[in-house]
Amino acid sequence: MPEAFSLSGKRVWVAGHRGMVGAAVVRRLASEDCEVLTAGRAKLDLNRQADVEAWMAANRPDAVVLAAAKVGGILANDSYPADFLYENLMIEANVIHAAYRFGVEKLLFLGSSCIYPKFAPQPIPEDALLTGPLEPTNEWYAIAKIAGIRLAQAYRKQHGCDFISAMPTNLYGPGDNFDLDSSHVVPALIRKAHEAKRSGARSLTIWGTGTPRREFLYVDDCADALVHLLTHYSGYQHVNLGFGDDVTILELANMVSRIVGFEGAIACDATKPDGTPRKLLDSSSLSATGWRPKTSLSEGIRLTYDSFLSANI
Ligand code: GFB
Repeated sequence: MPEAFSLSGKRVWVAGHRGMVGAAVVRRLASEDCEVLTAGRAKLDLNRQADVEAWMAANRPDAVVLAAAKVGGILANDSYPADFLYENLMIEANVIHAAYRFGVEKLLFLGSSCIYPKFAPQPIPEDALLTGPLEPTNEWYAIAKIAGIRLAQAYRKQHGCDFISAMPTNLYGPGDNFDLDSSHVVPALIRKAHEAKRSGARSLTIWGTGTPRREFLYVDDCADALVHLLTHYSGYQHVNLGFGDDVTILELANMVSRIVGFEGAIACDATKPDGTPRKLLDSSSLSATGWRPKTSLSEGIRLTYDSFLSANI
């Protein structure tokens, strides 16, 4: 696939560089001939339009990777709907509009696989968007992310902006959030298995029934795909970014226990939500460009556990 946008000599703002995805994109861009711009929360509040526009006017990025978002697992999404809807709407509206105002050549907006209907066909194609009701536990975040996709498309349609969107599946990896209330399932199970092993507990408890299926993409593979899309894709349609197959949560719990070295039982807390029964993405548009993920789930869990251990010793 020919290069649609060259990074050579360009100033690339990674918005959300301290988050798991943003940090992985910064790592991936280190091998490119470009200047990476970052702005921490203390320096720039993305919820404030005037601050975003002042920063853009002063720093004039040529490209923007919009990885900044308020993210969380199923319980956090279900517990704080106003935060997830408001903050994600503000961040994307402020950054996308400022990118248009200050002539950014290329912007990549990051969404999530939860934008699709709860009972979408599996694997989920990009055109399943808005064809059915969303999963209630994360509809707030999903609506914000759908608005972001549409905003990027609107600026392309009305102003000819080369703004694209990528919809990653569930991500995990170094720099993940391991807080048991707000995290996603992979870091949560890594921490639970680690603490159960250390305490000699006879079992660890997973949320829900363990029967939902999830697809998981290692964050450094995601970052590589994002840079690939930034440089090779310029289109109206958002692009699914998946791994290619999925596992049940119970299979995941057993895999994490084996890798962490926890040998106890797995118990299920049916008072917690299962969420969407399955959300395996159809990533054939991306694989048609020649991109493939490199990191298997077991290898990615091992790498994530190693990063957890080095951060918690
Ligand atoms: O990763 P997770 O929180 O988010 O949950 P979703 C995935 C599945 O793992 C759900 C189960 O069925 C959970 O019930 N699970 C089992 C656990 N044990 C645990 C645990 O200890 N912690 C967590 N967190 N889950 C998210 C959306 O949905 O997907 C986000 O809420 C985002 O907004 C993300 O879109 C990609 O996959 O259900």
